[in-house]
Amino acid sequence: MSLSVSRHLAAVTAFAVAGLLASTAPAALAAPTAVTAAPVPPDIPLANVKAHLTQFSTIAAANGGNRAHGRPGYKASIDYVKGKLDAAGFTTTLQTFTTSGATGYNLIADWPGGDPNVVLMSGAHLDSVTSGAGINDNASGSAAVLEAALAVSRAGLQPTKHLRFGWWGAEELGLVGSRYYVNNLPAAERAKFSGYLNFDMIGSPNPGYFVYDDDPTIEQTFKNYYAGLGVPTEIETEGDGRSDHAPFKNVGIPVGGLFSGADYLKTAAQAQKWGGTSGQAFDRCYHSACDSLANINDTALDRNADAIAYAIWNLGASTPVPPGPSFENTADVNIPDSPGAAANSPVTVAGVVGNAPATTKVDVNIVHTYRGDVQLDLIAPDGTAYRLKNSSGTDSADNIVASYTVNASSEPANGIWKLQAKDVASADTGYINSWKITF
Ligand code: DTR
Ligand code: CA
Ligand code: ZN
Ligand code: ZN
Repeated sequence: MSLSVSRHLAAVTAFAVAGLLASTAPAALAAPTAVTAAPVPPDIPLANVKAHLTQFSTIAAANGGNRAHGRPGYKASIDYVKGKLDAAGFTTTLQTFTTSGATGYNLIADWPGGDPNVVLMSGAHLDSVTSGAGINDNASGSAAVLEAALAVSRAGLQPTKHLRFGWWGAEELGLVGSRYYVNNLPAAERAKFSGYLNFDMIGSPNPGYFVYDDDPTIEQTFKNYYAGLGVPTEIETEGDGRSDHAPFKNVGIPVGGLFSGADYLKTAAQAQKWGGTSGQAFDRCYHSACDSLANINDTALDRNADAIAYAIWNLGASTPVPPGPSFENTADVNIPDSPGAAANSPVTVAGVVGNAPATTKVDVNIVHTYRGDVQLDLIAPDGTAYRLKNSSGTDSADNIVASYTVNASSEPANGIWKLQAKDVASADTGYINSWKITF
């Protein structure tokens, strides 16, 4: 009987004894406690989001064809959003700044209630470039964040955290508005932020589904939402520093967000999983006059708007973010003593959409009489090796019971993954007792 089984039995025995002891003691009849379920996020009506887009389009048409910083169309956009939020019970603040010789505006809206010392903020830049109405870039994000805020009001949501929303000015001039906001946040205020969620271009006509790979919890929240839809996502790689999450990230605030693509071309593989047209930009009208109401993919806008609500309801309610799916092999696999071959313990992963996350977790249980002998690698289905543990001539303790996290976001999740254990020093021996991979 291997050591781990006897230890395992001991653990089970201890638990059983405890259970018996508990059941013999007379248990007081405790009053049933109310269990507050996590509030269920609402569906965000696409029609409502598109009605805001229509308003922004009308505003641009009535103001020289754009909603750019320093132009009347931008201030008219701010006034529209502010009016909706004031009517819905938000506490709004208009923050002004000057750049490129013109007054810029940030609109900040606080939903009354929640822990004032724990702030979850969602935001989008409201300005367009001068060449057009900026409906995808970024009326799409602005409208979806606005409608999510209005949904909070409609629900009378009372989240654990304090919810804040922001619409940024002069993003197209270099993240000027969001930078101004963060730079003017006292350190004590910055410390209250549990996260900032950014939404810039979320309705691209040839859409991709990209999730920012910054804060793991925020990233997992969005991935869980899309996994529920069965829609694969990819890590957003274009944008580090290219939108309004950057100033927040630069001061250490956890950030995340969604993106449907700009001027990069959709690959054949992406078209295979998402539909649309390969070899064509995600948004052919990026920063162009044709970024109009016709430049929106309704499915992407709808899904992303719902994802925003999902994130606000879950992250705002401090709902524990469930880990992704996991797969385990509990068969004992002998590790040949040095200089023998490496031992491999496989798991077959199936039914997981998309790639493994940047925070792929590997739990390992190895029985060995000198763990320093053992070198561990995670082998992806395509053979890529991710080093988990190096050998060590000084680590003479028994057994390896540990968790490792690797960034396997370039690997499709489905396929055969292996834990590879190699004994690199003779005389001590052992075996893989079990291991588990969690996405
Ligand atoms: N800079 C944004 C568009 C943009 C380009 N790449 C990314 C990545 C992530 C978010 C946004 C963007 C703009 O033109 O507004
Ligand atoms: Ca919806
Ligand atoms: Zn832009
Ligand atoms: Zn943008």
